[in-house]
Amino acid sequence: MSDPEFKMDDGWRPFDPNPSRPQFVVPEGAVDAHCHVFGPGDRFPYAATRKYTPCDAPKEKLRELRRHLGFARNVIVQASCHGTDNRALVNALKTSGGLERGVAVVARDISDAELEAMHTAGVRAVRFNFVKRLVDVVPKEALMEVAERIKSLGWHIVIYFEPQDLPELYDFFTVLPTTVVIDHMGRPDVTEDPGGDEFDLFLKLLRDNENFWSKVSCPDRLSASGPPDYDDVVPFAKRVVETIPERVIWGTDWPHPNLKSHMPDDGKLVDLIPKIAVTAELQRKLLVDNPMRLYWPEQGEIV
Ligand code: 0GY
Repeated sequence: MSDPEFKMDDGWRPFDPNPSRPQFVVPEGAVDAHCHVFGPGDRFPYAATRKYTPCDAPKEKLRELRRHLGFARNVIVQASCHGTDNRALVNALKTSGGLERGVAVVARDISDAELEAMHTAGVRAVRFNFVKRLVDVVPKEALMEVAERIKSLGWHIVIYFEPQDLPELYDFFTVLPTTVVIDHMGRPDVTEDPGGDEFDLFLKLLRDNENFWSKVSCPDRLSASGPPDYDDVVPFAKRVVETIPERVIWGTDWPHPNLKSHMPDDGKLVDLIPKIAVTAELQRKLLVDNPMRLYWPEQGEIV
């Protein structure tokens, strides 16, 4: 029996139980590099500090989706509803046969032994979330302390922010001491010009700092024109792919937390990939070479 405390918020949509099979065939070894596992809440309780209660989205369902879409591996990102309790994430990684890697959220007082145990399980990064509707502010000194500690494990940092906050955060970001991966292209306002000032600042961050990567993900979250084509997001994503082809990765964002307007068909999200990465070479970098280099470097060059 589920704990009623962990009942999905009213007005929330669960993930699509029957996504279409994509027409675009992803290259062999493709990585879905941004997705989540949620709960189940009765086994892995959601955090008391959470700003939303999602639908349960357990690892078994994620793996079904991976097979259905034709992907080989997943990178699971700790979402705010689980706070700094990474047990659901770590449980997934440990039972994945090496096919899942993780991005954790940790507090500054985490012990070295806990970090090492997470590394053994498959965690390779921490996430710093600056989206105010999702998390309470964490002081920058605390984040920098975590950054220095995870650096020695060879981990990187994933950052999530909204574009209006980039000018204020820019200088802090550029002194982070590791590779930095930006979630969802810094969430551009896609009703603006992709050649405009706001997106230019984001592209400058990527161009001027070779340690910065971007996920070209979440058309469903960013689009004003809506499904299934999400046409307004395509020029933004294409521009990022063509600006830094060696430093982009892609993910479904399953099970799409906090989407109020609609629930995307994950198969259709995959069908957008050839519109944003328009050659087989770009697709291979985006889906295989780049995420493998970042999350499974020990596998070496994939031929
Ligand atoms: C995402 C996006 C969101 C949620 C979270 O940590 C989270 O709760 O990341 C969002 O609401 O924009 O990346 O899944």
